[in-house]
Amino acid sequence: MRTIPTATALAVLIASCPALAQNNELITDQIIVKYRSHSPVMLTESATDNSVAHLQQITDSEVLYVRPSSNNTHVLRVPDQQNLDTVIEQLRQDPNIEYAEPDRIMWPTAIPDDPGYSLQWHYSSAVSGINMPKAWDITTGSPDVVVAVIDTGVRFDHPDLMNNLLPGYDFIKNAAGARDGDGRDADATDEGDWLVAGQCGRNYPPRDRNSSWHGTHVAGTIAAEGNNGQGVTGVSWNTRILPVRVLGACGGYTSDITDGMRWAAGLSVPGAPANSYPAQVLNLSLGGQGACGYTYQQTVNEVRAAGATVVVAAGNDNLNVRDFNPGNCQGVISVAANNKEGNRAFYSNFGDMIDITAPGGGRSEGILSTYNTGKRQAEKNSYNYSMGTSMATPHVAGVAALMYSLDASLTPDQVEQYIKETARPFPAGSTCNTAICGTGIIDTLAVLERVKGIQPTPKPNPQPGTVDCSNMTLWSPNNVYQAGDQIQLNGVAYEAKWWSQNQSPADNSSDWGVWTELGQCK
Ligand SMILES: [Ca+2]
Ligand SMILES: [Ca+2]
Ligand SMILES: [Ca+2]
Repeated sequence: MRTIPTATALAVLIASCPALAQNNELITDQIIVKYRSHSPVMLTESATDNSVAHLQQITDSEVLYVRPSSNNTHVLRVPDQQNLDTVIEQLRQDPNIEYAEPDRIMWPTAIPDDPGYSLQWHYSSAVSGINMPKAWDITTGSPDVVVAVIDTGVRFDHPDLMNNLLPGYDFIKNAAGARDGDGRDADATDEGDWLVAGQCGRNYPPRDRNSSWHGTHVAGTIAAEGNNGQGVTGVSWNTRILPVRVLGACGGYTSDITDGMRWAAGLSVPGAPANSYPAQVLNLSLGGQGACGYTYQQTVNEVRAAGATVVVAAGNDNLNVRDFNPGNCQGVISVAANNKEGNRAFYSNFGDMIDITAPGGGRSEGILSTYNTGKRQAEKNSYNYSMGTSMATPHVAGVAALMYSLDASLTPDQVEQYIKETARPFPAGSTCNTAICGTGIIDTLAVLERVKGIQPTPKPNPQPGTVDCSNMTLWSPNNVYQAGDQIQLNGVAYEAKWWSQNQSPADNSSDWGVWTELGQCK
């Protein structure tokens, strides 16, 4: 019989970096397992030895116990990754076990980019920006609103960020990946995620790679200080950022990311102190291949129930987001990226699970934000361009923060619904459309006006729809409508009586209403 170390003995083990297969499918060396709640061998943190003994009986491969996790789940390591699938199958067949799934590795979804010629076009471009400047007349965010940046950590001393940063937490369990000499700790500083070729195993990465300062860049798009005479401006610059560090040198484990999500939303996490600043918005500019697993979906459900809106990058593989988690989980706002022309960015994932599109930039027109000059360890704080769905996502998270600044009682469902129904239509000829890029490009001014005009009483007893709305675009305040134009809003079809712009069908109550209601969409 194989000897399985206990949790205590394992505390000193350092995992090797996860590996990438030839087809870029990520391979992990860890498993998340959950026991049924009434299982006689159900494990507790204080009875780890029972779990190890039980595991010994049902697997014939070496399995190491890593740690207990939330919701009676446990993280295991399979040193020989070739055996991972077999072990998962064996665990799944055991009646005591509710589920077992790979503890998948997630990566930041940014692509490094060279400095471009245009500054922060993504806020103001009439074709492809997020309609930002006028929205700042309504609000620039509230310090009572917290956005968690679940990422590589941040550079706390960046002068354009420091006044908006909360302390945060570092959930990276593996000290080698964390590069800070220990496991989880209260310092979410980004220590750099540079790699030398092959460092993560199986020839990945193929070449040396500089540090990305990914979390710092993402945080700057959300809340870099505005009107301070330096650098850049975040979307919601009076909002505070909660840095939650989950991505290390070779990516991050799902089990660390989901613990970070729970903590960010104010839920308890074994071994971590209570979070004094629960976040209303969680920004996840990360992802990996695969279905949305039990662990992610359960976590999303719980943080949403705690009131947090979860915004996730769709990924940069130019493939259907259906195969990329956690952007494919139910209940998240899944974000695709557009370029400066309002087209789908060349890298952006797409598909009917996308909720909204936001600027992520392209090769010559990246997103400018806070950065660091260090190729490996941090050096000087700076600004730089990046591109990716990682850069699109914080635009949406920032807008969500502005919405919460106007109305702290918004539910995650309302945040998503309002963002989607007020989106700006893709420009004519765009390679994005509502079938593959969500409802449009996020429109900050329109959605803030929508929040200010919330109708307290929804229409009672909606009748089943009779109108075919499949060829009707969503109403937008930016479009000019002519008599006879047909559009939809909130699942209702309308026809314009005469010329109008920015006359919402939702406020069509008077005799002067410009819209004739045609009925509910099918
Ligand atoms: Ca650490
Ligand atoms: Ca740390
Ligand atoms: Ca600034």
